[in-house]
Amino acid sequence: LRLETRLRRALSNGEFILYYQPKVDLETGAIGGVEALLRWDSDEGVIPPGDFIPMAEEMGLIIPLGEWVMAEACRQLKAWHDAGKNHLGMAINVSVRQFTAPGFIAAVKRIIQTSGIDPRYLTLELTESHLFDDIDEKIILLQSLKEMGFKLSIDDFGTGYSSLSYLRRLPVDELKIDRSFIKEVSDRADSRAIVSTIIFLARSLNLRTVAEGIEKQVELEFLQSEGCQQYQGFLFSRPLSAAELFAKLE
Ligand code: G
Ligand code: G
Ligand code: MN
Ligand code: NA
Repeated sequence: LRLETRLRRALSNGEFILYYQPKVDLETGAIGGVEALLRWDSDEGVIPPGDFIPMAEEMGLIIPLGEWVMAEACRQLKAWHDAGKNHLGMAINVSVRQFTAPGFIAAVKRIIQTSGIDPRYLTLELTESHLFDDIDEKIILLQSLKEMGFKLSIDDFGTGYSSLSYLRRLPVDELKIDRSFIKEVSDRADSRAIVSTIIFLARSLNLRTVAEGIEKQVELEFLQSEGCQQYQGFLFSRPLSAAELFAKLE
């Protein structure tokens, strides 16, 4: 069967699952939150999002799929809050195609109401590519999400097309430093310079920084010395199932 047909069926068959990767505070070592990461548990094994999200976006399936992700992430977070992990935050990836679709804000409001989660525990991660096209439209949408209480993050920061003058106008709270810079920190001075500069820029603009893809202790120490606030990476934990994540919190 074609990928498109299989994908369409996957949503109605309940074949999508979420994994959760801890976001760790660099100062305290505590798990401040988790990022929800989509997986497709298909007949042919578990398929990572990079292999089907582009097609889901092209088909428009990203809209119902993205709503499913948000509803499921909120349901899971509510269960963890009810189990005593009341300060845990949740980051959810949202593609630009999804959040600029008509009805996105209404869908988000419905999901928030149904789940009973306060949006201040939720961070929406937006990928940098296309975020800066039609900037005025984006600012209005992001402003509505901010007013609802969401935190907003620019994912894969440094790899896309951010213009610094636009960055100043977007009501975002956090920059996520792309893994491609982090993995070169131990052997390239230019990558260290880029990471330091992003952290300095973020601090100057009152934004938080999260580093992704930390695999080595030296990378962690560098980020600590530069004053980055949070990190994610295999050094602490790979993405985990809900049950594995809960065990880690305990
Ligand atoms: O989990 P993994 O590293 O394979 O994720 C690869 C990419 O897929 C990440 O860049 C991430 O932003 C994206 N991704 C993961 N889950 C979701 C999701 O629920 N929605 C969207 N739009 N993208 C996601
Ligand atoms: O949304 P984003 O593009 O940030 O997606 C995060 C992706 O990065 C996830 O698919 C996750 O599996 C992956 N990832 C997280 N930590 C590490 C790491 O330490 N090393 C590598 N290679 N990948 C990671
Ligand atoms: Mn992300
Ligand atoms: Na990323």
